[in-house]
Amino acid sequence: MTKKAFIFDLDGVIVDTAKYHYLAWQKLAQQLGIEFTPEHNEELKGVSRVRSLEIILNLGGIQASQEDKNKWLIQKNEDYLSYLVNMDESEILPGVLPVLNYLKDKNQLIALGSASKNARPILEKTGIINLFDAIVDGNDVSNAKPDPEVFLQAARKLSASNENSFVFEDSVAGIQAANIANMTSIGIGDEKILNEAKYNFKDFTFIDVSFIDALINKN
Ligand code: B16
Ligand code: MG
Repeated sequence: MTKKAFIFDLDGVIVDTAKYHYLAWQKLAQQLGIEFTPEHNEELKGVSRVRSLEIILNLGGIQASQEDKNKWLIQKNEDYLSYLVNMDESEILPGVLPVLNYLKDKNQLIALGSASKNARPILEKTGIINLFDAIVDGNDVSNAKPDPEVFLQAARKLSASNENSFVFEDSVAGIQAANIANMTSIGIGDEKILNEAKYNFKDFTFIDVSFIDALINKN
């Protein structure tokens, strides 16, 4: 049986860093006098840092110089990184490790497909970097989700076809990217928000072995 490719998004899927991104963007938005709600934040999930700033500035109708934008991007990232200083394996979301370990036991292929430029240090801090056969992150791609580039690169690195690739995602942009790539999209989070996903689970504790086995055995 051909090995399948299981591609995991990072923020909001493997670790709960989405909340730290939100806090850091909210702080910047407040500083700029822009109202930024959890609903607005959904649009930022899976989206690159640069694009996220553009979305926030658009919300506030703010035109800014490149110099100011660069300054705010650095500030946001430093603020975000300050939340990660003490990060360890306890930040891995419930149910994720059992699924990763099961896939390893079954000799399947595992990749990371994240928009984050901070992905590698996060995988190192949480002690799971060695479980990944391939890593594609924000440093490797030029087109942000919903462009499928990140997942296409991951599948290519694993020598897997798109049809044999399964993507776990918590963002609307990421689900769209997986669908555009002709991969199977699996939404992790609110199914009303992720309604374009082929399958939905509130979190990994709702994914049972029979679901994973069905993907592994898919023709
Ligand atoms: P960074 P993912 C994405 O990661 C986040 O969802 C998104 O909110 C963030 O802006 C983006 O990474 C860039 O992250 O600032 O660390 O480079 O969900 O694709 O793993
Ligand atoms: Mg995400």
